[in-house]
Amino acid sequence: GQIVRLEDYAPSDYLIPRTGLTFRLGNERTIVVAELTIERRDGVDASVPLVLDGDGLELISLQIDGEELARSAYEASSQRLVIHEPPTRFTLTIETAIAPATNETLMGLYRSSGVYCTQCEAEGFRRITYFLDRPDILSVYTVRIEALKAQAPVLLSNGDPVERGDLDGARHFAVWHDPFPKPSYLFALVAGDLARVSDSFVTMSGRTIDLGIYVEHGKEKRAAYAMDALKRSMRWDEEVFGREYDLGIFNIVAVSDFNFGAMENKGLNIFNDKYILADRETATDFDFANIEAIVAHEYFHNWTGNRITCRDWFQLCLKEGLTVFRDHEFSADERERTVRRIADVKGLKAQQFPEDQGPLAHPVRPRRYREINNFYTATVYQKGGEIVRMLRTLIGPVQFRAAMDLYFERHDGQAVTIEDFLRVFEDAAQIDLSQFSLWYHQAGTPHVAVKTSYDARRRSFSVELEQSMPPTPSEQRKRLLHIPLAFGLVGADGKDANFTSVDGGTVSDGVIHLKRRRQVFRFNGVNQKPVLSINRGFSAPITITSNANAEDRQFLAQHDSDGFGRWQALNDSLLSGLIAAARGKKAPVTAVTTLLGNIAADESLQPAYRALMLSLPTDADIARELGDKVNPDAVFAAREDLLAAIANENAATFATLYQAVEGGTRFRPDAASAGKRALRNVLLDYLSKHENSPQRAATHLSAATNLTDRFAALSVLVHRFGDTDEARDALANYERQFGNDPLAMDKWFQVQATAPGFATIETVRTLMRHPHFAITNPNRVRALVFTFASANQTAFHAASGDGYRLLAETVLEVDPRNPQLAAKLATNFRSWRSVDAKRQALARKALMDIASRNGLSPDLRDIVERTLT
Ligand code: BAL
Ligand code: ZN
Repeated sequence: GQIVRLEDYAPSDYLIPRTGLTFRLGNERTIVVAELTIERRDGVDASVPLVLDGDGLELISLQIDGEELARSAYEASSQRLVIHEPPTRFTLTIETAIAPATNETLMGLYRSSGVYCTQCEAEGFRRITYFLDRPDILSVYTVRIEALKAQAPVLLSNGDPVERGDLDGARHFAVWHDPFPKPSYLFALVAGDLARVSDSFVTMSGRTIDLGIYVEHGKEKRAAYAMDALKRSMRWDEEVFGREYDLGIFNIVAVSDFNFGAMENKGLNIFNDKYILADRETATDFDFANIEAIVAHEYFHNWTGNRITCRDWFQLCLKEGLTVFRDHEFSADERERTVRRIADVKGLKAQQFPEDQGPLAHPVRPRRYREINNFYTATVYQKGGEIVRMLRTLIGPVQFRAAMDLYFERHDGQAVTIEDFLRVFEDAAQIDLSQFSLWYHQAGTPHVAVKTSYDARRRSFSVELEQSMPPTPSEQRKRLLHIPLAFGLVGADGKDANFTSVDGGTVSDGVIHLKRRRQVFRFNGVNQKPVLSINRGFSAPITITSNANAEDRQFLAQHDSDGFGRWQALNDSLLSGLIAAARGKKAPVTAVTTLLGNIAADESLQPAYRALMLSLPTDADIARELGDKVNPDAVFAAREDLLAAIANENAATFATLYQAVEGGTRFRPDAASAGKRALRNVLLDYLSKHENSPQRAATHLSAATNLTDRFAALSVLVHRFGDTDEARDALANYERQFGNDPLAMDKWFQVQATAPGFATIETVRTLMRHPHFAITNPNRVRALVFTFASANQTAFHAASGDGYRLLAETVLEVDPRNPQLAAKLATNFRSWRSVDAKRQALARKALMDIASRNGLSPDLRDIVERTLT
């Protein structure tokens, strides 16, 4: 692919204010008739041709204002339609043919389990018809769908239903009209035989909205949680952002073949069924939380993304970062705020940090791309969300809300940029964000080194901060950032100590504003030596090193009044011990093992919070902290040793607690119930390690009344006692019980793909031939192969290189069918330079094997080449 550059952006010469589409659906051949109202933009010369995007289209006929177009007046290929010297304003009628049944890319119009559906973001609409397929072309759509009545009783598109009726030949039709001008990437169509779960919502102004979730027949009950999440999202957006829904109907459709988690098409969200379908037998608590978050995320896009959209794809974070921030806040309000924040930060560190610290690093608002599909990344989404959070920290919640109100007022109906977004904050809060805006433009994770000292005589506490950022592929030299650091000076009693004044920089509302390379903040009037708790709530997405010692960290882990601060301090303590052990230095572990026993038994803490505190950093977390020359076997051993030490010291406490935390007879998916299950399940792992027996897990499994508990027990059995009959029986029983349910079977693939040790490579190969596995289905591939590569350090990085070979072979098998999925799979090579030299050579060879193939998709080639440079 060619490189697209931000600086080359120019408005389109032509506009399409109205779009009429007629679909005559057929599997082998679907006919699309587009009737486009086209206008030349004022001031554009009449000689400028109209150039429409296409992708794999077969042109049947072309008319301007009802007249067949002369062959000399246009040039058509499957990729482009050029019309020479068109009139100033005209109707262009384009008839094309497409083949949904053979479309395995899952972009454009395709079939999933017999259902016609679409995915157009980012550039899939051009696979449906020739169009100005760019987000700044806003058009009002009217869509007519014709299909066989028996095959597709349900016919859906964006907006409101206008008309429906019967046609000859056992066919019927429906017409939909969406009054809100929208970019083509938000177009959607669904046709098939689906069940509708119906409900309604009364908006803040008293309008009743018809809500529908379409699922496979027989799965209606599994949509109940998603429907509840949708209604809560609608209410929350009214209460927290003042945003009311704008159409009379809101539909969601769940499909089983989907590249994304879901898609925010106007009035017709299409979801990966994994993020809609849930009941206690087929979804874990983690799935329920994800469903809630993603239903909210897509719904929130109605305002942040749809009503106000992106000028071009460089601005992707404008809608994604902002909407991630909104869904994180929603989940924090609906569940337990500190617990959610810790979970989100763990996610950010696990997914975004390695991206930002490796060859695929890019700014949140990139300046160039070869393939936009490869920029739906943790950086754009999660770091993008963190930047919006920092904006709120900078100006406070009241001004933040005022700025968001101004954003909606000023830009409703427009396609805008990050600069427009930032200007709203500057205007509403009267601040200068020029330094802050660099967060959007520079890649890389900033580092802050912290040094503190206390002067008892002067009663002053000094905090010396120094920021740095290593170069990344996008920028060699980094400019200084404005880093907001929420903090507290924690006194011996655990309360934040007072101070009378600060020298050296701006400190306000519990936030230190670091703006220069090095700044020393001197807090005066501090009566006792405090311990610094810094970056509370992860106020900035950075890494920190400090001169705090082990006692300071353990003090904070016990006494910081900020729950996030406690978790962070504990996590730092655990990591420093694990790092030392992985490097072959014996680390003292007693203090922290005792601490974990106390935390586990502390009834004043929420069970969900205790479960998070007790969850050790993952192998990947430890590897990331080590940075280079990682030996995954040593990492694994260090973690297991620590786990054993904690389990052995606290066995009695853990066993009592395990009995006491109610298993729960009646399943409820709410956060409090889920928290109890999480605590009990983390204790199960410790106790099984201590007891060195599969017995407890086998009992846990047979008593399980839900997938969360079943999956936890199965994980212990397969990961710790894989050679036993208990483990084999558990897997066989699970397969018997859930063999007909693809989503439940994904868990079965996942648990086997994460079993530590190189033998899992062969297991994964065998499972890829299992009848329930399908290389064309992204959920199956992600459950088995992506999970293997991303969450199984000892197997993926096996010293033989077989793990790398397995990934490379799978990537090559997937690529001709589904380039986006292949490219995503290949990103698992991104940390290849951080492993030891021998493994690096093997990973490089696997990457080179991919790179040397002819005919790679542009998506995959882009990822592989950037990973190798
Ligand atoms: N826009 C793609 C899916 C999502 O971020 O909502
Ligand atoms: Zn989104």
